[in-house]
Amino acid sequence: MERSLQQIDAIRNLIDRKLQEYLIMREPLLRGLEESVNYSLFSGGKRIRPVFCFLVGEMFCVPPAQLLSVACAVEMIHTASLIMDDLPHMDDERLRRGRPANHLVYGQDVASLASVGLLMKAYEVVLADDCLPDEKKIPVVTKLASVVGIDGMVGGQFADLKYMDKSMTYATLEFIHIHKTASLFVATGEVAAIIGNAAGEEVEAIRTFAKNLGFAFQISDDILDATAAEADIGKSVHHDKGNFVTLFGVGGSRARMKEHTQKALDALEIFGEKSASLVLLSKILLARKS
Ligand code: GRG
Repeated sequence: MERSLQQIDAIRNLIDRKLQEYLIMREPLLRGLEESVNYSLFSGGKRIRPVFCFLVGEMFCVPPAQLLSVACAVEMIHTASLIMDDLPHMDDERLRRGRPANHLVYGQDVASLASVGLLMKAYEVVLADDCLPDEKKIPVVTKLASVVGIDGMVGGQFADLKYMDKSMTYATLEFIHIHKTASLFVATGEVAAIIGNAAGEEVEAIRTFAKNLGFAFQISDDILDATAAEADIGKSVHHDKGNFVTLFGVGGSRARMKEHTQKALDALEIFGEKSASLVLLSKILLARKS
């Protein structure tokens, strides 16, 4: 356990260093854009998705150098989505990780460019990565494109903006969270498994794990929104919106969270001992307080 926690910290440090390297903007005219990107990229994000990418890769004995660009790309996509999500014409958030949202510091124009810039950088770093075998690049980039697009986060965000009110059905809520949140977990696990030449049923097991973990993670987010103070979770709470707690109450949501966590853990059974780090990651994720 101690070793795994240290391993997770080491992955986070590696990712931070590489992200810094990828996002250096040498052109003095871009100083303001660089500040806006860095403001969101280095503001205490938990780096769950890149850590997950590395842990899956490790199960399939992928050399860490082959995972680095992909893990950073996933974090860039995640950060781009947070900046966009917070904009006034989207979720109109004031707070993110306990600090003013990017657009409140740098303006909506710069925040929009920071989001799109990060998104495009994600694909650029993967395609330009000499450590990643060329034959892996098409499946990886295709997956990372579809997870952001209409069949993924954009679709989930659309449904969130248009239908996420207190009269929403469970099917709608499920659609939103599978697309907005769980899909990036699934794509992250899947690309790491693809790089590791995982067999079909192994990729499927990782997908099932990631989907259920992502879902449980979102339920824990809704429980935190309903039970914690804004200052503790570092973001504003929208009381007008529907969520797991408005549909099932805190107790019912906790039961569902447990159910999805169990499904996630069950999916790992085919890996035996090799999946110990993923089991630990699930525990860390679901015990979080912010
Ligand atoms: C531009 C990529 C892109 C997408 C456009 C805006 C949008 C469509 C989608 C929004 C997706 C979104 C913000 C989902 C929320 C997911 C979620 C639970 C975020 C919190 O994740 P944590 O806790 O965040 O891992 P930290 O702060 O640790 O990084």
